[in-house]
Amino acid sequence: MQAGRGHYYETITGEALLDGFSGLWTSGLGHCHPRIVAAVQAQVATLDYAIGFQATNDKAIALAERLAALAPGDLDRVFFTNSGSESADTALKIALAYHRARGEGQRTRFIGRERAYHGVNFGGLSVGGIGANRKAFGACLLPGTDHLRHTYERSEMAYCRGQPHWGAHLADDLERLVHLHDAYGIAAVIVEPVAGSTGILVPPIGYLQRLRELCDRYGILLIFDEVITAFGRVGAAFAAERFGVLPDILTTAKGLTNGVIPMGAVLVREGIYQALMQGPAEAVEFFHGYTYSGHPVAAAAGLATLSAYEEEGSFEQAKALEPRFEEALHSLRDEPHVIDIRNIGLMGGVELAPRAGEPGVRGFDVFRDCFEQGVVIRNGGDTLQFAPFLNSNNEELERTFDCVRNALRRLH
Ligand code: PXG
Ligand code: PLP
Repeated sequence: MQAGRGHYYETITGEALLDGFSGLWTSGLGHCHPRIVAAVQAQVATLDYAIGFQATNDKAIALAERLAALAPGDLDRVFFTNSGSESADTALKIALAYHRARGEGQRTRFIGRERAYHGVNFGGLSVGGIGANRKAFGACLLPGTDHLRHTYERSEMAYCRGQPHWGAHLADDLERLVHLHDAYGIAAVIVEPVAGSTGILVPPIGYLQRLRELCDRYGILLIFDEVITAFGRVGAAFAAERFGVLPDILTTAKGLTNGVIPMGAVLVREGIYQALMQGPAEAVEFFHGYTYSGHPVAAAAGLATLSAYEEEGSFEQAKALEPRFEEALHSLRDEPHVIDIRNIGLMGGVELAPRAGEPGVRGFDVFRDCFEQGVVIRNGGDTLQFAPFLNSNNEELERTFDCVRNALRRLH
């Protein structure tokens, strides 16, 4: 690509492409949003960088306040990072430090979930559950991690629209791990409220509530990785809000700045912050920080993005678009090779039967065919993934799914 505007890219050979994936889940407001562009241009000429150790800047403070006001419950304290991967590792380190500060330093174990993606750094990789991602690094992953089973069971939930009715009991897997490892050794459980990268695995009704109850019962922190699900993707500011479950720590990135400048944020509940911040003024209470934490230009992009979401009613737009997106997505049900369709909010997955002996090839072929037709979708193996803009229109949805339909019909 060499340019982007609104819902379209321009390729390096000058053709227009409809973006059917909002960047990489990043750009719900569309590309080169004028308000964000202007904010970044002004900021870079005003304060390009400011030391973030023992000091901060006006934009980082304002953005932290805006995020705290937007977040549910007492998720009121914010730690800035530069990506979702850094947010995941930061969240895990906060969990360890929190337990140690409270005299429970033996809580060092992390529980992730199969088919989870928490980025590429060692912490996130260790709690992640994608075999192929971990394979090369398996010998050096964090010790003391374990995984809940994933929540997908095709025989019970194929073609389900929204949350499956079956599967709340899968959260009881945590209790099994508690008995195996001893609850007093577990620091935190981390899950994506909706697993994104591995093909839109929607939480069964009651599943997240059950995880919350079990974490409370055993003194385990619950971390929601909302790198994809935050900022309108599920028709609310956060998936925590949509599902009515309050985590102890919530990680974000991507939509925080509409993808314009790399930035992530980790939100923590007030009690965690207070437990850690007990030192004298000159002491460092939490030994963690990035050179670019709270970068003023990124924070300015974040502020402009949150203002745009609010003024344009983006989360409501997304919620209103969800039924039409669901309809368009499920219209592929009877097309060749389709074996399941899953969706919630503006996240959609269409799973194809793999071609014998060639897993992933069919998915990639559809991606390429759509690209040639002028529409960008994404394939994760043989699962096609869709992430329209929060303000996409009917014609764009129709065009996207028409391209997919064409591709499926000529595919072998
Ligand atoms: N957590 C989650 C839940 C993510 O989806 C990350 C952490 C890592 O964020 P960074 O900014 O370090 O990449 C992600 C990233 C896909 C796809 O195809 C998804 C992501 C990245 C690349 C591809 O769905 N999500
Ligand atoms: N490596 C070296 C030698 C450094 O001095 C630093 C930060 O000062 C880092 C890595 C970490 O870089 P960042 O803070 O941008 O993540």
